Amino acid sequence: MGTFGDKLRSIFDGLSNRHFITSEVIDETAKEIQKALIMADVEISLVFELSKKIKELKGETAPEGIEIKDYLIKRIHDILSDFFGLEADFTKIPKRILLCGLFGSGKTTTAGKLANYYKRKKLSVGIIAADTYRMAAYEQLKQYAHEFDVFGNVSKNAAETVKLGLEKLKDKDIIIVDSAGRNALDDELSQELKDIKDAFKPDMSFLVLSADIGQIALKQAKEFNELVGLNGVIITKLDGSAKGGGALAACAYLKSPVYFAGNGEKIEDLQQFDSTRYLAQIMDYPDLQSLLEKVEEAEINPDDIDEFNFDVYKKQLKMASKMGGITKIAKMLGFGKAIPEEASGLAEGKMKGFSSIIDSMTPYERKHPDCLNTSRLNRIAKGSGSKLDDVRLLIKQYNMMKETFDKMKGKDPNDLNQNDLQKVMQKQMQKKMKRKFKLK
Ligand SMILES: Nc1nc2c(ncn2[C@@H]2O[C@H](COP(=O)(O)OP(=O)(O)OP(=O)(O)O)[C@@H](O)[C@H]2O)c(=O)[nH]1
Ligand SMILES: [Mg+2]
Repeated sequence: MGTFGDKLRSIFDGLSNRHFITSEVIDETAKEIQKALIMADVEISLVFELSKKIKELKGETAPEGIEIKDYLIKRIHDILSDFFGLEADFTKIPKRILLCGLFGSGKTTTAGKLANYYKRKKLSVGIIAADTYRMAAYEQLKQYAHEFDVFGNVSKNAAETVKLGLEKLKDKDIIIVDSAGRNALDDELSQELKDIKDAFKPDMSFLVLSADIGQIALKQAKEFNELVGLNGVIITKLDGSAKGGGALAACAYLKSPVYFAGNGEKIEDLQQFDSTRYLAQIMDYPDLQSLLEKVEEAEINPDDIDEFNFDVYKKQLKMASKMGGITKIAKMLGFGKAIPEEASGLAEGKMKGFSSIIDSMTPYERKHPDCLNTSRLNRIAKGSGSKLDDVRLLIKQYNMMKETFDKMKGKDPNDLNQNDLQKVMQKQMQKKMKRKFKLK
């Protein structure tokens, strides 16, 4: 018996020599994905809703140069990712983080891991042990997060502990509160969490769910959400065999993304949740990431772009870095000399850095670069772990490209100056190179 991925691949073979997604193939695909999601513990009504969306792909055609089956996988990824609301926004760095969840879900461990995560971003972090329920909770946290200031063991009252902790840790960039767990969200815990919330006023409340929780995740998400208003989910124990489908269902319900994934017991075993990597696992498609990039690149048609913004710029950077840099491409096209030195001097490393800076912008900022004032630039630098100078350099490069782009709009191609050639080069690059390297 083959894997789920093998099964999907064999279904997709039914698309060879076709130009569009056929109803046979999409029905079979939807059925297989249903099975996989049910196996992953996703709630049944969600599974049906989702397969309805997948069936709507019937009849779609792929962009030029892309095989229809690759396109189909990409579209399924997009649907899953949208549906489960998996895309987290890491651009805002929270100041006060509340962790809640039931007994043993991994709150205390995650408090330490998060502190470590933000420390690596050069932020100072303090933790309040607001679990006054379990005897050794404070000791456990103190030991686990020994590199950090852990406040607690001062009162039997959790909210009181939080108040004192806020005062004590007020100089920290970030304060994390670890709360108590119970077997169920009983009246006592509900009241306690409400009081903690009022005292702490978190700007980020995470529900910590273990990957093996199964379908009760949904019920928990509802209850905790009513109580404290959740902003996102952290899935722990993804290093085990469970795939966390229950947690996914919780996200779909909350319309809150998964922010982090815990994959081990050590303090460094926490990652920003990568929805593509995760879906690659669920879909059993190890090379999903490169497939997505391939299709996304084919989807940009330079003639369709009528507005230049950071989303467009990022795609250009990605494409250029793949092809060995802007200068190299320009030379191949015979434009080498026309490119201003500054614009061509983008080293590979810089391009990568630029992409992560762009990732740290909010969707609004990427579309409206004019709003980028100094305080936003500072936040972006911090969020992407880069220097303010690098952010400014990116803005400068971007402005050069944009200027060229704006000049080019509506111009007769025979009437171009040197600068304009840059834009032409980019258009050519996207079209010609795709053909030259048979980029699919
Ligand atoms: N393998 C693995 N184990 C984990 C992970 N996260 C937490 N654990 C383990 O799960 C157990 C419970 O973790 P805690 O952090 O104490 O959970 P908690 O939610 O604080 O528990 P209570 O405070 O008792 O409600 C511990 O043995 C952790 O080492 C993870 O990502 N992977
Ligand atoms: Mg705990």
